[in-house]
Amino acid sequence: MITTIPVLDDDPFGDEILTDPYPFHQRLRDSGPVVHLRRYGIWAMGRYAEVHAALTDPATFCSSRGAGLSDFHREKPWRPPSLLLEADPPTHTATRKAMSAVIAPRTVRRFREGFTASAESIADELVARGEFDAVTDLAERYPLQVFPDIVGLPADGRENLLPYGGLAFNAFGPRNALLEEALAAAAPVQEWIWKSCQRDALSPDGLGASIWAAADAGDITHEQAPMLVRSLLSAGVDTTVHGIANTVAALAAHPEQWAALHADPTLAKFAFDEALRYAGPVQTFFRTTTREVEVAGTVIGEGEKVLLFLAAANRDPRKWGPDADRLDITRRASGHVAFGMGIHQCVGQPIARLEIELVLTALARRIARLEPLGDPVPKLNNTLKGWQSVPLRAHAGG
Ligand code: OVV
Repeated sequence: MITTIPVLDDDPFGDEILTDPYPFHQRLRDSGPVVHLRRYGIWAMGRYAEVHAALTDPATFCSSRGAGLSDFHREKPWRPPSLLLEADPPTHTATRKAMSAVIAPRTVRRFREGFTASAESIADELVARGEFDAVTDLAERYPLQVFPDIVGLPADGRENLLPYGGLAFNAFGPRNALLEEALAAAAPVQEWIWKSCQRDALSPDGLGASIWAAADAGDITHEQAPMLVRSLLSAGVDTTVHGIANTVAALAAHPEQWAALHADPTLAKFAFDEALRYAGPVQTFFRTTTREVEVAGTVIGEGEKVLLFLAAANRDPRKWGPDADRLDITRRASGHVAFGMGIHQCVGQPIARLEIELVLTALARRIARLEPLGDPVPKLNNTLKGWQSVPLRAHAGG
């Protein structure tokens, strides 16, 4: 069978698509199961079935050549590759197992009390103020109040965490202005991060110390320990900041959905999954083919970069039905790929879920109506979709 391969000229890392990716996602999905993006000479998939299949076939769609545009076989990575995100089995297997053990559900349950206290005090303050910004007053505050403490990071220098996350996620894209700007300010940020990954910088009771203890136990090496701490710092802050901001922004833009959550705050968990499906922070990840592979009739050669549109898959009507573009917190959103899928699926997920569940519950109990006070201001990043500002007024209600 000879089929013509759809080719698109769009730049998915250009300001226009980063600002509003959803019309492009639809064109991508409707162009075909596999599309060639001429500008970067790469392949792209936006339909749920193919994105899911690629994520769950790491032997063919590997991560060790980078989860970004850069092919680590051809270019030097901007930092030593992650032992989790940018690794394949069998190397990946031991580090992943150790990290999963560090973030075990039993450990994460112990964070509930402290997270709740933080969430409730911020929620009380926002309701008392009335007007607030969902990004700067909430989404950037709460994770920074709870996460660095459970890792055991030093108090000084925590302001480096958000810039580092922004840099790490921009670095999956091309060397455009977004990445160049992030790299220009990176040196002191990277120094602080690496220093904070060392044993002597970490408090004895945090997740960072648990990673070092796993090295003492022989589960990982002592050279691997600071690299795994680095993964916590790379992937643990910006993601949850964007997750909270995107969830609150989506719910505020759909007053009937907020009303349903306020009426039954136990829906918070479902509301979060649906918000992740609808507006996930992590829009895309790359894989690299380890062999020639046929996908839905299209042959992709070995050593090709494939851009997986997680966010497009999460709104694919072929999977979610004709109202895939609608936010509906009563929908069964499980199965979305906002946390990825397969062996690389977000290992920090239990922490992220606990953070958002508690903050969303605290807000839902106190706020009957969230009134948008102006248009949200987009924040552009080569991988993360989010907002710089989401001005809101909280209307209290019992
Ligand atoms: C930016 C990012 C996402 C996910 C994982 C990692 C980094 C890592 O360093 O492991």
